[in-house]
Formats: sequence, structure tokens, C-alpha cells
Amino acid sequence: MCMRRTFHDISLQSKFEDDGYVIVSFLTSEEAEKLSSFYTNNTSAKNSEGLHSSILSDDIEFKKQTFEKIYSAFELQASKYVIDHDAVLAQFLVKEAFTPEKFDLHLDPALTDETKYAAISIWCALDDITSDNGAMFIQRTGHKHVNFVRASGPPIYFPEQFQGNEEIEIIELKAGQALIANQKVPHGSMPNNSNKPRVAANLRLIPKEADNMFYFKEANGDLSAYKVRADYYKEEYTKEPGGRPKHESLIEHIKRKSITGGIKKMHESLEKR
Ligand SMILES: O=C(O)CCC(=O)C(=O)O
Ligand SMILES: [Fe+2]
Repeated sequence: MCMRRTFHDISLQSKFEDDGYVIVSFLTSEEAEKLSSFYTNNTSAKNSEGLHSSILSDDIEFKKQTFEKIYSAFELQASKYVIDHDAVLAQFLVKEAFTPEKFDLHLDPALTDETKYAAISIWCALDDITSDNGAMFIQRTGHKHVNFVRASGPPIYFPEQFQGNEEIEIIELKAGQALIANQKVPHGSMPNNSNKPRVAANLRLIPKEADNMFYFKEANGDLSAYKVRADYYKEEYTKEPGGRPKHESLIEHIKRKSITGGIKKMHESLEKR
């Protein structure tokens, strides 16, 4: 099936389809510095450990401001690269100084109906990010084997969705450069061996005409698919991350079996390569 196009530029589009991601110049160093200072000056965002997301901070006001700051910093550049997308979720992703753990290869939650649309993540370095201070890594082309729905977190991911760390590429970025990745691409991040927190600004987007979806994981592993409002993550999710959506329309039940079947197929087709 022919998927709805993501990028204006034809060579970015074809690289995105083949590899699952592209790397682009995104923010100026001043813009990156401004976002970084906003994060650093917000005292309530401190005192966390390891890898953490601002969306799980307990300061609701800070989280809402984070959406506004990242939306406005990214808006113009995002629209230069991608065709008619809406931002649904914004966060700072921080790996604190001296974090020796990798963040293992995993898949992120689905944000829309991926049989019709590609959702994307723009992950922008606010400082130079290398393999030694928390660079992302990616399993290039891995998105082609992912044909199942992933539950919305937290947790950030569900460990059964991916194992192994084979054939990864480390994505080093200069301050202001961004990785734009298909939400289906397997990825993780390197340890931060430096003495400074590694701060990235992240925005998730879906095509304008696509539904904003939230996949709530039931106790038995089935998913309840809710069509949620455009500001769902900024408003409801921010107040109660991962809670069952209260005022949204439930449109589908997805059986656990169909998801575990999809995960099994993914592992089989990766082995056959
Ligand atoms: O920021 C990181 O270290 C991990 C990021 C990640 O997994 C994501 O952006 O989905
Ligand atoms: Fe992730």
C-alpha cells in the first residue's frame, strides 16, 4: 500500500522510507541554547536519575510550558521538512551525568493508525551528542518488520517488544541537529559517561488528517484504542500519565494475541535477513 508522504524533499523521503530515519540541521545554536537554558533554569526538573522524560515530572506547569516552548521552537523548521503534520507530544529527554547504562533497543508507542500513516519523532540535540555522552542508536531498516500496535506508556516501552542489540548505528549529532525517525524504528541510547546531563528536545507528530490515538494496555494485555483530542498529551496525559483516557472515544479492542503474533513475526523476519 502506498503510504502518505512525510517529507517535502524527495531524497529525504526516500531515505526515510528505506532506513526509517534521516538526520537534518534543525535548530540554530542560539535556539538550541535557549531551550537548554529553559530546561536548566527550571529547578523542579532537577534531582532525577539516569534517563528521564519531562513528561513524567511531577510539575504540571513545567510540563505544559515544555510543550509550548518546544512547539514554538520547532514549528517553523518542522514545517520546512514535513508536509502538514500536527505535533501531539513534546518532552525533554535527559540522560544524567555518569549514567553507565545503555537504554536498550526498544520500540515506542504507536501514536496513530500505522497501516495508513507514519508518525514521526524529532529528537534534537541541544549540545553536541556523541557515543560517549548518550547518543541515540538505531536499527536501520528495522521499521519494515514492525506491523503491530504498541501500547502507550508509561513505562516508556514494554520489554517484550524487542530483544537483542544487533546491527545498530550510533547517531552522533551536533547541537541543533535532529534525528527525524519513524515511530516504528527500533532504537535506544548509549551511556552518558560525561560529567554533564545530556539534554535532547523531542517532538512527536502525526499527519494532519490522521487520528491522534492512545492505546491503553488492559490488565490482560489487550489494548483499548482511544481516539483522543489533539491536546490530549499536553492536558490529560500531563495530569495523569498513562491513565485510562476519561473523556475520549473508545473505538477498538485489540487482542493481546494479535500483538504477540506480530512481535513473533518481527523476530522471525529479522532472523531471516
Ligand atoms: O533520549 C534517550 O536517551 C532515549 C530516547 C528514546 O528512546 C526516544 O526518544 O524514544
Ligand atoms: Fe524510545
